[in-house]
Amino acid sequence: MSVAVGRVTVAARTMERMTAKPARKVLLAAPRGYCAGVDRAVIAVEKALEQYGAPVYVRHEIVHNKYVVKTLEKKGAIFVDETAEVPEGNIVIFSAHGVAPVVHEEAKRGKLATIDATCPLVTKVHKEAVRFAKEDYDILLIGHEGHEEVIGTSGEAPEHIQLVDGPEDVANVEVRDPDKVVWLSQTTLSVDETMETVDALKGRFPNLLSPPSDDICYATQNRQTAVKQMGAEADLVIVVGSKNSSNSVRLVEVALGAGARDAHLVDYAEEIDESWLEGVSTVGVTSGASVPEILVQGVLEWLAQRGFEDVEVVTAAEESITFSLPKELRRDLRAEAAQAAGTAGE
Ligand code: 0CM
Ligand code: SF4
Repeated sequence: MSVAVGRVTVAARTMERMTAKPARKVLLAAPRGYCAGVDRAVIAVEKALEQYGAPVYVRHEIVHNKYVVKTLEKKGAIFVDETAEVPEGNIVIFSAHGVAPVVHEEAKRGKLATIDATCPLVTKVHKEAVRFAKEDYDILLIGHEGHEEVIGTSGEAPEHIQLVDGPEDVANVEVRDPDKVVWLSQTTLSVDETMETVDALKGRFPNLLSPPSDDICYATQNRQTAVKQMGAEADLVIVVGSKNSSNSVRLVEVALGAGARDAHLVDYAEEIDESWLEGVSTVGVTSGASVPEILVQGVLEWLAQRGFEDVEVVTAAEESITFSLPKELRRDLRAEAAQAAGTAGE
């Protein structure tokens, strides 16, 4: 009797296995989302609104994320394309992507108070550009044409800098002295594609000098490493990020390059197309450096409702870097704290 029951149980289990859908799981990349430069820039706008009151003007999207921009707009931030749009006497915040010196001059002429939320790692590249221009190098700036960061960096030394937009652009480069050339880059590029561009440049200029340290920032690199680790195992990779976010777009490319069958960029869970899940058992999830975690949680909930409840974290690196707030803001916050302490002591 017991043997028969055992046989029935085994047979039932076998049937179950034959008809069961493949196990569904999510690989969740770490690190993902906010980097130190984005965190600092977003907090700078929030603190400025608290400190000075609305409206506070921001030149360009503070970071390239729709949700962040909408949320700050609701709190009283006004985003403008150009400094000239800011009424005289107001405060303008410069975005994390950096601005050319000419923009600082425009703000001065417009009698605007400025808060510079440029990421310190972008400022580092600006300083490299200034230094190599002073030493009279031809600077080959690897980056994407029209991107805000590239416009800002190029503006530091327009007569010395030329843009190289990927390996296919290398043939167009012309320099004054092939032995006095250095390459720099945008901070949010694909590491592998940039190395391809550098190799092609070295083919043309064997004495090409490299930047003193990595221009592609730690956050961009870590997010790409994590997505590479999950890419080979994932049938589908969902990257949360906005279309104008260079580092987010790169994550889709890196996922596909690492072997993911399919990869998409979405701002919100609602943009995910049900058809993407056909035949999919493993979904990779990550987010760009300008993406708040709440949006990733929205995607995880959406997936859980469709049977993807099992979440495994794929950790490529630990991040602990933080940046202090822009100096203009720290100064005003300190002054206010001192005044409050003085008043309390009276
Ligand atoms: O440069 P990118 O388009 O990736 O900008 P982002 O705002 O999405 O990410 C943060 C930064 C910088 C600089
Ligand atoms: Fe700075 Fe890198 Fe973040 Fe850009 S992605 S804000 S360079 S840390």
